[in-house]
Amino acid sequence: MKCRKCDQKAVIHMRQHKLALCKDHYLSWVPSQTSRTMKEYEMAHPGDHVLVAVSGGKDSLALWYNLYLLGYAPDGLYIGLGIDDGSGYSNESLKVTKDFAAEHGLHLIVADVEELYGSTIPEAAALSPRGREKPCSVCGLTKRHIMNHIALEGGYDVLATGHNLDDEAAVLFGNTLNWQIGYLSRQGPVLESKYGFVKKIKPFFRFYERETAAYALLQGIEYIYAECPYAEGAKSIYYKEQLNNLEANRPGAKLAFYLSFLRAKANDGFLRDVEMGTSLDVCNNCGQPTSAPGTCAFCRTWDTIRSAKK
Ligand code: Q46
Ligand code: ZN
Ligand code: ZN
Repeated sequence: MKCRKCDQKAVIHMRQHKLALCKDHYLSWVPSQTSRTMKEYEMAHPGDHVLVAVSGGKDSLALWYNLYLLGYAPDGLYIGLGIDDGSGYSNESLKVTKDFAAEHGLHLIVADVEELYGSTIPEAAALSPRGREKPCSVCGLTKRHIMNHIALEGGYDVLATGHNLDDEAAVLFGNTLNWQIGYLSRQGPVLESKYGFVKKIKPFFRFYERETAAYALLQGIEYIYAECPYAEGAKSIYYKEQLNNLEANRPGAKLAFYLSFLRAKANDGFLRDVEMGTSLDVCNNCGQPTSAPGTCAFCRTWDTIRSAKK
C-alpha cells in the first residue's frame, strides 16, 4: 500500500481514518494531530507552563516529545514507585526516562514515593487496608496526590498525561458497564482546574495505542516495553480486548464510542447535574481537595501505613 501523500510505501494504515502514510508523513502527522486536538479542546495556550507525567513508556515519552516539538517547553515528572520485586520495573523505567530527558535537554523532576513517605508502593500496599489484593489502589491514590501537589507547587498551568484512546475507551467501557455516574461525569480529555486540582489534559486521547507505539518506534524513542508487573490481569486489559474485538469487525468503533460519549455529554448535558452537585472540602492535613470532610483519602491511607510500619 502506498502513502496517501506521496509515492513512498506506507508504514501504517489507519482504517478508522481511511489513511495510509509513509514513515516521514506519519512522523509529521502525529504532532500535527496533537496540535489540532490541543487547539480543538483548548488544552493549553502558547506560553503555558506544562508538566508531563512520564513513566518511561511509549505514550508518555512520545507525548513529552510532541509537546516539546510543538514549543511548549514541557517539564517531565517521574514518580518512583519502588516496584522492583525481581522485575526491575522501576529502576529500568527511571533510567529510560532520564536518558530521554538528557538526550533532548528536557527538565525532569523525580519524586520517589519511598523517600517522600517512607515506604515503596508494594510495601505500602501490604500495610494498607486499601491494597490487600493489588497495589493499584494505593498506587493510583498516591500518584494523583503527588502529581497535583508538584504541579501546584511548581506553578504549572497544566498537567498532561499520555493516555491514548484505548486507555480512555476501556475506562469509559468499565464506567458504562457499571453505570458509575460519578466517574462518567468526571471522565474526559480535559479536566479544568477547580476545587484545588490543577488542569489535566490528555492530548493523545484520539490516537489508538498501535499508533503511539508505531510513532515511538519510528521516531527512535527508546522506551520501556515491559508493563508494570501489577498491570497483568487488570480489568482494563480485559475491556481493551473486548473493544479490540469490536474494532476488528467495525473499524472506528472505539473512536466513535468515545467521541459520541463526549458529544452527548457536551450537547445533551446528561451528567451535568451530577457534575454541578459535586462539592469538595479541603483536607485539614495536606490542603488538597477531598470529597470526605476532614482528612483526605491519601492522608488517611498513608497514616494507616505509617502506623502499621512502626
Ligand atoms: S497503578 Fe497498578 Fe499502574 Fe501502579 S501498581 Fe503498576 S499497574 S503502576 S498504571
Ligand atoms: Zn508519504
Ligand atoms: Zn490530605
